Amino acid sequence: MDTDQTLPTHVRTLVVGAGFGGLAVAIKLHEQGRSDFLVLERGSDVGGTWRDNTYPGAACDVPSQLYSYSFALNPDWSRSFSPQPEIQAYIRKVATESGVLDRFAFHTSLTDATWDEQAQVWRVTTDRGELTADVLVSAAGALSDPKDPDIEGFDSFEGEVFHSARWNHDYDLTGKRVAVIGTGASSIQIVPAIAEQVAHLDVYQRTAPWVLPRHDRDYTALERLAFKHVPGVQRAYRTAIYWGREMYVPAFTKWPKLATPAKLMALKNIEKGISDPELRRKVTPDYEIGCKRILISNGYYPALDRDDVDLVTEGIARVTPTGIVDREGVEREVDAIIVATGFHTTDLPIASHVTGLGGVTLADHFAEHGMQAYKGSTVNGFPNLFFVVGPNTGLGHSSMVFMIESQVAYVLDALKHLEQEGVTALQPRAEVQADYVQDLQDRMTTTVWSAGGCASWYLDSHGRNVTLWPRATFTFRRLLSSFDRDSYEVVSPAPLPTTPQ
Ligand code: N01
Repeated sequence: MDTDQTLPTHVRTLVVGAGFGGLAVAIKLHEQGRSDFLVLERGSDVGGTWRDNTYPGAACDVPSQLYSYSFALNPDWSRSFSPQPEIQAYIRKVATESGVLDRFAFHTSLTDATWDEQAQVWRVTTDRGELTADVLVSAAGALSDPKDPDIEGFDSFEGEVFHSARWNHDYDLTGKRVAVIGTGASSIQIVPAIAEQVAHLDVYQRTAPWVLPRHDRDYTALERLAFKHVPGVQRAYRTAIYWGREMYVPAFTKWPKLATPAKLMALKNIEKGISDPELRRKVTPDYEIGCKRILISNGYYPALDRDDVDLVTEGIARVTPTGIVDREGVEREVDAIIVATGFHTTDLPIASHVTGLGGVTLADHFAEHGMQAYKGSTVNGFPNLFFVVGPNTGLGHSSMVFMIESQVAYVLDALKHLEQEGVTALQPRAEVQADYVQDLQDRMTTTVWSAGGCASWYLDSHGRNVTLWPRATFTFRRLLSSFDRDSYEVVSPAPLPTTPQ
């Protein structure tokens, strides 16, 4: 849909976000012969976080074979772990070939979605006009809104500043003095990619990550031929890798001691990559492996070991117009600051734009009850609202595409139920949702994410893990394999307000 076309006035299903999640919803609706849907996307293209994260070295830390839809395997992956451009090209290719793009409104941001209790529709405002929808699907993602650090003087810096997810490709880093704030998944890919190009690099580490070797390699010509032409080969790879990854689940969720071999490997990785004993000590984490996302890199430690790269662990006191002052009062002057400080994950920005029954916003609901959703998908008080990549659906070990496809199947089955029953609006029963969330949180207590001795973006401000799925991914698939109508109740239209006589 071109940006000069007006939006339709009403659609059956309105999807927000054109990343892996939103695209999958669109494709599956299209496969059912439906055209009564629209996907809103604030950016100019499909791809979501894979469109936005174009920093040098950006690549996936989940194996390529798991990083495609089950209904659109990609025989063209060049490596065992794909670089960002290949993933973005894959998503774009699938979107184009599926024939759904005329149902996408790009450059269009949702600014408000309010449930109309009388008309039983979502009244949606965008920056390009208004429309109504019977069903709203949020596929806006959790790694979509960059988070800047709350550091004194940050805005006073007079050099170049940008977030890892908003890389300024017009700024040439060559020969510059650069600071990178943060040592998460993004940072550890950026640091080795720019270390050689810049004149000097300061890496500001607040907490050391656990980093395993990255077993990445080019696929051989024979493998690539087989993926393309020999039926079943690629699915066999995929299945083997899937089950290999699933073996990590018990170590994350119940028995962290099982992770000891991984810890030994990570310590070896430090020893191999870094020669300076003091630097080795600084990069050795003091919490259980897996508590934060386990990272993979062969280049990160050798980059830190360079003479022209400093790891600063004293903490940041403030930013000045010309540099960064650490907590010991040392100022390091830089030309550019790269902020690799992550995303708004437990305070999803879309929640403040969605208002349900009784005029309660989703953000208020989450503030009161914690960020939660029944099966990561639906929320009491918000009729006909579905999440794809909702609360507690994230993974630390395997592919989000698997979770996305599980949720998409659930949403489509729910739509079928609504139509077959002739019901206008459904919401999960409050007690069913409460029991579900209680069970999840009970399971969290034994996980390494809650008991591993670290702070992370997996946890909200009360220390609850509201982001990750604490069970096997196939259990999630089974739980969402069909819409459990009994867990839901019909939401009746509110009576029209009576006018005083
Ligand atoms: O962000 P993060 P990310 N002062 O939140 C530090 C996915 N991903 O963009 O650990 C100083 O993980 C913060 O320190 P601490 C993946 O799911 C995937 O790197 O909180 N430092 C941390 O070191 C990943 O988990 C790929 O103490 C501050 C860093 O900034 C998620 O995206 C690649 C600070 C933030 O790390 C996010 O990763 C990249 C402050 N005020 C990302 N505030 C793949 O390969 C924060 N930090 C698939």
